[in-house]
Amino acid sequence: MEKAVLIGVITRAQNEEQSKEYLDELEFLTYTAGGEVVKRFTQKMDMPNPKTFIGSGKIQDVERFIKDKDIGTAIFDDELSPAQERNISKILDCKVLDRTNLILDIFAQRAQTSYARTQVELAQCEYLLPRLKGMWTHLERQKGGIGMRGPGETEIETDRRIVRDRIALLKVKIKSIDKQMAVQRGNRGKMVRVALVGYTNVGKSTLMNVISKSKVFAENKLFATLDTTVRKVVIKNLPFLMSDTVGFIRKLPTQLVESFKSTLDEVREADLLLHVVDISHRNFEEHIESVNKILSEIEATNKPTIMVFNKIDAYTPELIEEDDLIAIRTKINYTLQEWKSTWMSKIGNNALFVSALKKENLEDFKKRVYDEVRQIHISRFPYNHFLYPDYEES
Ligand SMILES: Nc1nc2c(ncn2[C@@H]2O[C@H](COP(=O)(O)OP(=O)(O)OP(=O)(O)O)[C@@H](O)[C@H]2O)c(=O)[nH]1
Ligand SMILES: [Mg+2]
Repeated sequence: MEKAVLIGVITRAQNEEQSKEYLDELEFLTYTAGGEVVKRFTQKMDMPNPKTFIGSGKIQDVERFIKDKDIGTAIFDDELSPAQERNISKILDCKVLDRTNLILDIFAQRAQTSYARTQVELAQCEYLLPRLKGMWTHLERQKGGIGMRGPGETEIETDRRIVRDRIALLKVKIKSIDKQMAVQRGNRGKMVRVALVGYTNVGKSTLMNVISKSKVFAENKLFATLDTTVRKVVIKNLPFLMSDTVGFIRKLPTQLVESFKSTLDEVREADLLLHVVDISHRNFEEHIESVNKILSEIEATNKPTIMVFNKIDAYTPELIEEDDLIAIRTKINYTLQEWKSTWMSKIGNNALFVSALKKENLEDFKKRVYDEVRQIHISRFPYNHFLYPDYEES
């Protein structure tokens, strides 16, 4: 395990508690990427230092610790500018990564198919290109001229050309695979398509497996799934297609969203979204927001959506002692019942509470999905809905 330290800030935009939660997630990302977090550094500041992100005193603390403990990697929770990255690398004299690097790295490790690998590489190149430029802006600003025709300039030009050529090539490759995939999707005819979406690690693949009796890789790490799997599912008398795809995360690098656009076609073209939420996670409301944000980025909003609150078996509210008169009841003390009467009650029967692992309430889930799919089916084939009459299980 590669030893790493995490560095985050507490600002007006993110308070101490949020900062802690983000670092928890960053630690999980680090673990997923194959690293071990030895220590976290946080600093309160009005705004990040433009040169070194955190203050100069703090960065020296980090440097000392890294030297003492022989740490190879420093990971920042926020995206560093090229200049910051350069300055910090110089001071710390170790590998400096940010959240984007980490996510890209995990995606690179996880990419199984050549399609996924191509998409990840494209995202990496896109991430790299402006950074190559950043390294040499001091030369660029002077626009060549005497003394500027040194090897530096040609080197960067060569590097950039290589990266740009690579990007062009990758795009061509992706386009041709896209075509194949569009044909495949076309061949599936007019079957109703249901897509599982949600934050990473919420249990999408587990749910897919129990519903479709298939074997999609699921594990307690982030981004277990990168490619989209499509399965034919039959509930009662009604066949439809269900897809399981890559999970979302807060601050998903835009380059990744961009290059995964085609993987996400399955979501964009779906008739019904099942938005899976890990209700046992403290931050599940924020997760929902992140997912909705990405859905709007890929233009997949305004679709019929059922919210599936998963992992109810693992949900435990923080208890307040009965004789504790001071503690104020907050969301962390809500029982599941109380949650159901919050904003969740407004989405009515579009909120389902299940446990994919313990197979709780799966019958309700199937029934709800069946009703919805049937509705879509009937409106799509108004003349032959007799094919799918009401079905009573004896
Ligand atoms: N306690 C509990 N754990 C669950 C439940 N459903 C899934 N899990 C666990 O949550 C972890 C993540 O499950 P996955 O199905 O891989 O989640 P995913 O949403 O597909 O994740 P990514 O593909 O990484 O985005 C696994 O360790 C599952 O065993 C549940 O209902 N209850
Ligand atoms: Mg998965």
